[in-house]
Amino acid sequence: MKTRLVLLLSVALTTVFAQETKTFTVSQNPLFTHRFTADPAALVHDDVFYLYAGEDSGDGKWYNMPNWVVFSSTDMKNWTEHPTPLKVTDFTWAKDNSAWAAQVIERNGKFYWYITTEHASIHGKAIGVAVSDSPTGPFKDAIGKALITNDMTTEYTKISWDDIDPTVWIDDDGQAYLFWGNTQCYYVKLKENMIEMEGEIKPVKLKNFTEAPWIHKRGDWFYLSYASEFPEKIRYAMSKSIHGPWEDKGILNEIAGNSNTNHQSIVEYKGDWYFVYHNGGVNTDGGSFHRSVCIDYLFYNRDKSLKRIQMTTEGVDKIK
Ligand code: FUB
Repeated sequence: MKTRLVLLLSVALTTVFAQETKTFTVSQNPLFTHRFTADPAALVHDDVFYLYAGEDSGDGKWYNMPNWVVFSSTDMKNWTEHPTPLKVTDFTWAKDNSAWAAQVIERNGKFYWYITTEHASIHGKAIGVAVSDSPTGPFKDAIGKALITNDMTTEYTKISWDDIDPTVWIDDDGQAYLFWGNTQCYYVKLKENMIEMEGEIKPVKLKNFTEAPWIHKRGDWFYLSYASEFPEKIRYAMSKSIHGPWEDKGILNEIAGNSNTNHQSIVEYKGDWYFVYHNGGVNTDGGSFHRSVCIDYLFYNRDKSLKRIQMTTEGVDKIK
């Protein structure tokens, strides 16, 4: 009872936006227990591991999330929490508390943060983009309007929440791509300025796709991992081309503890591969709408396919 009160109080206090940089050591999964964090997106830049997430600080009944957060580490044990870098209210065209899944990427010294939120005047979810000169922000709306809105994709599905969960990839030839979706996965080329689409939105064919696409590449193989079915497992597909076809490779991660969603991100850092995801594992108020980020290792088979993730309580080791 005492622990529950302390946690409730600490979460209530920390839903006030973080104003200062704080550093702390974590030695378990979930990583952070002082605030709920969901939909992790990792970025490695200049030898630093940046972890972006949505703050899952609603009433525990829906995905009501007012802002995004950013943490950084150079050894995967000592983490710095930076002041709140981006809020839904930073997008004048956005409607409410939907700081949903997002990803940051660097290009030409600028950091672009592709985000999901609810559009105020075009029915449904939408994707926006914010920009900053620093990976920790502050970020500001890069175009003053949404990049993708629900009315652009009605050809494929009539639901209003299919334009969510952007993931961005810049290929070796410099061409950038944005993938996203719920129920139907989509992709489109981005212009070099990263804030305009180039060409048409195309569907991506994937087995049992729910949401949360994430692209990574190792050698000459592209990997497209994504949340599948509901409650969500993470599946993945492989291709030699970013344009597909994508060959289904099965389940990568099982249902995450105490959470309907699972939302992964995959990056290589200092020689190891990391699988970053969320569960509802913070005692005692964790759950599907009070989620928390976890990190475990990702390993490859000799044939380049992925080994199934082993979710752990201990998390990953400190990098020496
Ligand atoms: O956090 C809100 C939504 O839940 C995300 O956009 C989805 O990926 C799922 O995790």
